[in-house]
Amino acid sequence: MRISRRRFLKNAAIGMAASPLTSLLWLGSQRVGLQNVKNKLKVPKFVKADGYLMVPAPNVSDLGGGRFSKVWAYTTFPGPSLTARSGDTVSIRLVNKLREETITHWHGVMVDTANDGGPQEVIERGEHYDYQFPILQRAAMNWYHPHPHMMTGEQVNLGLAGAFVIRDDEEDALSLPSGKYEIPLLLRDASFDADGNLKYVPDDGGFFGDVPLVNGTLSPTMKVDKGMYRLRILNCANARVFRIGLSNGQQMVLIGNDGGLLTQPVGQSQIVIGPAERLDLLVDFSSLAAGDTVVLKDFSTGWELLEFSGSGFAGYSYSVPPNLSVIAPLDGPSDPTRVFEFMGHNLINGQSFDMDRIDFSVPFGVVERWQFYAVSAGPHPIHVHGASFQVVSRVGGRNQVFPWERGWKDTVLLNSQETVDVLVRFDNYRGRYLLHCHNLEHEDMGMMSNFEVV
Ligand SMILES: [Cu+2]
Repeated sequence: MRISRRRFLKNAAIGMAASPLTSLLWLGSQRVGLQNVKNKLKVPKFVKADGYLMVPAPNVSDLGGGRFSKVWAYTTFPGPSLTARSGDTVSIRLVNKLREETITHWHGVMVDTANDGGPQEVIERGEHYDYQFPILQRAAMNWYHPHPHMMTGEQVNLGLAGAFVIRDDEEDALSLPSGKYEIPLLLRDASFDADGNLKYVPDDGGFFGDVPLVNGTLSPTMKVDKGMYRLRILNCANARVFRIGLSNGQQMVLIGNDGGLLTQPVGQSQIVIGPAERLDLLVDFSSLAAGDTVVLKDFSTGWELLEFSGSGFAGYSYSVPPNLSVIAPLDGPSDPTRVFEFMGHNLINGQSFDMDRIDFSVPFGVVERWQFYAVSAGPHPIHVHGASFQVVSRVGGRNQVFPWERGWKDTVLLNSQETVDVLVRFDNYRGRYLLHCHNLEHEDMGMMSNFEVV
């Protein structure tokens, strides 16, 4: 361990010192009561992943209404939405301009060990890391974030995260809403110091912030035309589970999740999304009159996440097709191949993470049934590197597999007292990968395991 738990907590508690400029702007806007004003939603730009120069560094960001905060950013907060197509080869250079080590992980993107951005691959300030990998998988919204051991929670919380969108011909053929009608929405929570800078206050149970942020915007609002929108949602909060839905009870049409399109669309009025999970939603605003509003809410807290305000203009008219894709169910064993018990805030099967220890080996190309179980300290969003999986059962607790957990997943929410079985086949690469809890404080404290595909 290169950094002690004591130093991890101390660093985090210090947070970031305020600059006179940002403090002035922040306090000024609070004085004029801007905290009650809606701010125009920022939409991270789509940028081609191939050739992207990724430079995580301290920065400032306008969270809305001229309220500048100190953040850590991949250029912008959140980072740009990187795009690539199935079959592309992507080259990205990471240059570390933070004051500490980092590495970038491509969450949900199927890459080999050297490109996976695990904690073994960290680079120091001033160093660079060159990634190059082919895009092997179907269209999906993945994402990127730092993955250094014991500092992931801090780095993500201070602003380092962005979407990684893969496109393919199958998805193109559906003519889904695109351009200004396709909106990535990165949901998280945040806390601030007196000067309005992002403040990371870790806790064994996870970081829980005071307010929501959507695409790095406080109290966001977005003008919508009368038509269909594709909302591509990522929960990039450290630990918070959202239960999202529209304030008027209107159904959202769920068309995809972590690993891309579902087989069929399904209407949902509320959907639970844990840390690191993604949702692909179609929302029809064709009956929203000019000036009328509807709000995307978190029904767990009652938070208003994002206001949609009708423009009155004609938008993209779209009828959702009855079939979206074909997903062959994995054919696997009915008894668990392996059982993983997530214990307390930091243990998997009684062990905490050791960078140099490989905990188990998995045969390449074989379907295994992995069973995740938690007695307490949940929810634990369980994430597997190196392959997508299919959720086959949940016993205890909520006792069902939800529509948004069908298809291909790379992260599944495990509440206390739940047993979740997934089928998984590692058929991309042999090599070392990670299984871990994506509550980032749990992860940083060691709820993570190395395994090897052989
Ligand atoms: Cu956990």
